[in-house]
Amino acid sequence: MKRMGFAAAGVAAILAIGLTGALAEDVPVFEITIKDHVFTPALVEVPAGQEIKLVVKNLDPTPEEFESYDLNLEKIIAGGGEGVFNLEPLEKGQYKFFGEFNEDTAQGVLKAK
Ligand SMILES: [Cu+2]
Repeated sequence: MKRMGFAAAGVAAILAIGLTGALAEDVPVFEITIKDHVFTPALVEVPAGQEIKLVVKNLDPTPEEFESYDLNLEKIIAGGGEGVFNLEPLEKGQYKFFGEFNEDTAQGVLKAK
């Protein structure tokens, strides 16, 4: 949660110094859906070394907690809701994530390359 707050503050600061919205729009967006407590795609390939935005849509009627120790992310996403994560540039590698409420099935990997 702290990390997300920091990222949001960073975006606000960028806007405040007068850069156009085009900069924010250039951040690539990657969408992950949760359905039947399974992530699709379960392997998300993203570019390393640049900011990205992750949008996690929960298509289940029940809440899920999207969590990643590797990425230091944690957020409860209501049933039918979505969570948005602004990620700082990642080093190349694999970053596991999971749904804490359904860990048996809700497993995925973000691969930065
Ligand atoms: Cu958690």
